[in-house]
Amino acid sequence: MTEMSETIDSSRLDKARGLMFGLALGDCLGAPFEDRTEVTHADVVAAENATEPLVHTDDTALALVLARHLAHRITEGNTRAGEYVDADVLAREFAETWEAEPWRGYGGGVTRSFRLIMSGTPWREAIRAVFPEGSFGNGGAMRVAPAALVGGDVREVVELARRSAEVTHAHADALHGAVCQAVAAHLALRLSPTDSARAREFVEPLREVLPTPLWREKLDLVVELCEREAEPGHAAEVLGNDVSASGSVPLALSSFLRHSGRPEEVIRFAILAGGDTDTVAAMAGALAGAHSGYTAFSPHVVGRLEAAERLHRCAERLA
Ligand code: F2R
Ligand code: MG
Ligand code: MG
Repeated sequence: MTEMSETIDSSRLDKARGLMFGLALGDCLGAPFEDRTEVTHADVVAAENATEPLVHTDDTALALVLARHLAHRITEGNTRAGEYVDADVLAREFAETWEAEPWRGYGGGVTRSFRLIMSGTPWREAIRAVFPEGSFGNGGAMRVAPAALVGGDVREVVELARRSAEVTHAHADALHGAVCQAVAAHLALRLSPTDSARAREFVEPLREVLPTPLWREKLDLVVELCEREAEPGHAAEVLGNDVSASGSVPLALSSFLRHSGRPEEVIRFAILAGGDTDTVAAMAGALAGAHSGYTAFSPHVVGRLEAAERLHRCAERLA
């Protein structure tokens, strides 16, 4: 615990830490199962109980970059949410982080964009050179949760989500995915840890910020699956579990709403649903941690995260 953490409201800090650690925990526990055809409950429990350090992937690496960027911009004296993201600088910071550790399991398209950015191509050109219609991958959504710690209201969170995602993801569905995940994290931060999230009420503000038939239909399905207490495999069949934003963000939301108040169950559900397990579990874990707080996670598991020190520092700065 640092001097700074002693001056911050303890429940706010616990939720900020919960958001950052939940994201990293979902990423690390889910990573070994990415694209495996079958994952059992015993596999996930064995991963939780192991003793090796938990190594993260691109999801946590880029979320840490965004968290550090936001903290730095605020410390520099920027006071409006619109100024918290400097797109040119953020694009460069993401690309530098990829270049330093390209082995962390980055998407194929974003890898090509980062290579172009590092060779001097402006980010707007680089991302359109790879996918002219923009990437619809879930990369903007997987890293966006820290934006919820600094956006004061839904409008600000939406703006931050879009500005942080668009430097790599220009497709409308990737931006909708980032908005959905960031606003869900904002709502989870505001929900008392002693109340469980009610699916139907929780998604209402999300419907307001996702005005397309595809996303509204996905939100309806999320509510229906939660109310029917669907199993992870069925939720994945209905909502999708792939690397696209529209095929993964709703499943993460569904994992959270199905088990809100029990963060480790939320992450297990996301992993048992299969497919893009690190990313769905990272997004679900961020929501669960934002709701329940850091202290709701097992000290054994969070203590194994390789980035634990950096996660604590970022949470303290953003809280
Ligand atoms: N990429 C992975 N996992 C597989 C490789 C890891 C493996 N362990 C290894 O390296 O050995 N995981 C990570 O990628 C996802 C986030 O991806 P992001 O940042 O959105 O990247 P990208 O490249 O923009 O999109 C991902 C893929 O989606 C398809 N795609 C996207 N837009 C498309 C378009 N307009 N047209 C056609 N295809 C499009 C492409 O296949 C992209 O490669 C997370 O799962 C993260 O964990
Ligand atoms: Mg990953
Ligand atoms: Mg992934």
